[in-house]
Amino acid sequence: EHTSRGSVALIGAPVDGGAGLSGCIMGPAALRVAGLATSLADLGVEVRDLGDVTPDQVSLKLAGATHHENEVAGFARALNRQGYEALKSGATPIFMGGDHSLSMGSVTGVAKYAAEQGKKLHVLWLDAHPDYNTPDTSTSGNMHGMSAALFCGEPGFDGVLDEPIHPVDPKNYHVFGARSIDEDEGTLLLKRGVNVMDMRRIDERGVVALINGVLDAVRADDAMFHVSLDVDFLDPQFAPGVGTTVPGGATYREAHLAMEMICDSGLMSSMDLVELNPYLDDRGKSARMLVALTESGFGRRVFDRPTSTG
Ligand code: B3U
Ligand code: MN
Ligand code: MN
Repeated sequence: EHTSRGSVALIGAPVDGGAGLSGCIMGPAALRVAGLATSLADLGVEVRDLGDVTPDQVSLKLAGATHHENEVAGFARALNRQGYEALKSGATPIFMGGDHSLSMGSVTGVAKYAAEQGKKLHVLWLDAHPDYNTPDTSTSGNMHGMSAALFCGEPGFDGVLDEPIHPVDPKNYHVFGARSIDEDEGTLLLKRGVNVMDMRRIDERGVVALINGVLDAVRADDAMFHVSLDVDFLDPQFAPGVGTTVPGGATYREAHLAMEMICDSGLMSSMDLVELNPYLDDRGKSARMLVALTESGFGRRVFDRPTSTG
């Protein structure tokens, strides 16, 4: 097993050039203020806060109208190294964003470690958006909408990382909660066979069947498992502190259930908490929500039943 890892390493990633609005730069600070480290420690998890990463200095120009690619690439390179090292030390890294472009670094660093272990990597993307645009298909140019395309090996990202990546097989990329997909992005997702669980599928089949499907796929591959949680996965009524609110999101209960099931599986080997924009939040509500969901992912229970979901 990859988890029941002894400790968690908190890695701050105050990047916000990947988002259309600024403010995610304050995300790691807000997660600390909301008590992420002590909440995990209270669950018996050993926690080390490694502080915020220092981004590399990068000078590159991507083809297409991408914004802030040097900031995004600088964080991606530094996070790739930190995430890889944290896993190597035996810890479970939690990347505290920062906008979702940070996953260009977190997931590729995890993928590098997985490849060295001879393991596949599955990624669960809890998000209103699949973030599968390339510089070519993106209409906004915002790189937080491109992270999954990069780590699945789509073209157009040469030079963002400073070494070749170990691409995630798009069939092992699981999107949960999608309700805003661009046209060309959708075409590409279909073509690649990405497991897109949009809100309609969640309404039809429910959290339990769908999340169990993902966990079964991870188990069948004896793979490592990265969970990436975007604030806008949640309905804005539960988490307003994000630049790209989309109505019709996951409820408080659906989100906790998903995290509890992930915890019970013992499979999660790394995690992102992204897109928290404290400037847009309502008295810390969204920061606290992310902390509470992380607690569920690390064993917090209302009532300790002998058997889990299913
Ligand atoms: N798909 C759109 C919108 C978007 C993606 N991710 C976020 N927003 N947060 C885009 O800009 O690529
Ligand atoms: Mn996202
Ligand atoms: Mn999103």
